[in-house]
Amino acid sequence: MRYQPSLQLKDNDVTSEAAFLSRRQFISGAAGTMAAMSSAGAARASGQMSGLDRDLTPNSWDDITTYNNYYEFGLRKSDPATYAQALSIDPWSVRIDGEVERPGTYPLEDLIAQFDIEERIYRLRCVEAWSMVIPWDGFMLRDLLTFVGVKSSGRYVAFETALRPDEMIGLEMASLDWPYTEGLRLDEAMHPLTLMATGLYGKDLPKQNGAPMRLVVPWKYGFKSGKSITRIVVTKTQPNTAWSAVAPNEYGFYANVNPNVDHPRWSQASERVIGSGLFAKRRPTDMFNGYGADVASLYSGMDLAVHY
Ligand SMILES: Nc1nc2c(c(=O)[nH]1)N[C@H]1C(S)=C(S)[C@@H](COP(=O)(O)O)O[C@H]1N2
Ligand SMILES: [Mo]
Repeated sequence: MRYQPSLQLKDNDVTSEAAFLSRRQFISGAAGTMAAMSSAGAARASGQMSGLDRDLTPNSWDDITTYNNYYEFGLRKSDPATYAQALSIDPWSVRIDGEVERPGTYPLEDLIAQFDIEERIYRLRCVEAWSMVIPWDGFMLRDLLTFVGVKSSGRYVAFETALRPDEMIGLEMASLDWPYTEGLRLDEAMHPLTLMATGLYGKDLPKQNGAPMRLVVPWKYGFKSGKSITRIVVTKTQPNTAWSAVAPNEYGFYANVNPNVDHPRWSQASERVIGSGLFAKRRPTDMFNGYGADVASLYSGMDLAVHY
């Protein structure tokens, strides 16, 4: 399939991450970044805990499947819905190796058969300051890690996602080092909120959302949640990740949702709620995307403005 309209950055569905990737040059200068963060952070430091609204009404199927970031398939939000359909997902296998007792290349259906699939309705907060509520179906990553057995030497988990030059029309457009890689600390990966999603609204996961299996880490910015995962490696040291490799001052390894630490180029204090219509609502962004009661203890003693 040919990529239809040429990329027009003025298209209103191209937002910050896409613009960044297409510029092929990065604003660096740690001094400027730190100054921007500390002034904006201090201005808001008082009184942001918004009283969680716990309003978890899911976005529509349409919102969730037509407004996507999956840069392997183009830079506009509407591109993955069209171009990801070229991805062949059957058969699919996942290589699991590194510091594990039972490394191997596991056929996906054999893996999925081992675990309980449950519905999890989670907020998704993109680093670009928009959000949705998504009803995933999936299993806990910790069940998979327990199934293959993590050795005591394991400290981190690295994820590699599909790289199919013949099927992915966007690889050339985006200046990330492919394949897309991500990573978590082992305790984050073992956290019961950390999900391997295989479905959406009780149906098979659409390709634009990361079929056949993608990660979901609801207290972190969306880019941590790699789509169409092909390899999981338990490592001894912190793995390199795609976004922090191209712009370490903009996209850190932790990427915990944090309204008090701005992105160097925009505020993270609030978010645009996708699907709220013409007069788009904004809501205040919650620390850890609202999951602080569950995960804040993972970071006790860490300065989250340094480990952003
Ligand atoms: N392989 C891959 N995974 C990816 C991305 C990507 O470009 N490639 N984009 C990430 C970003 S920036 C976000 S916000 C979420 C979006 O997930 P969704 O489209 O299912 O809402 O996927 C993440 N996973
Ligand atoms: Mo994102």
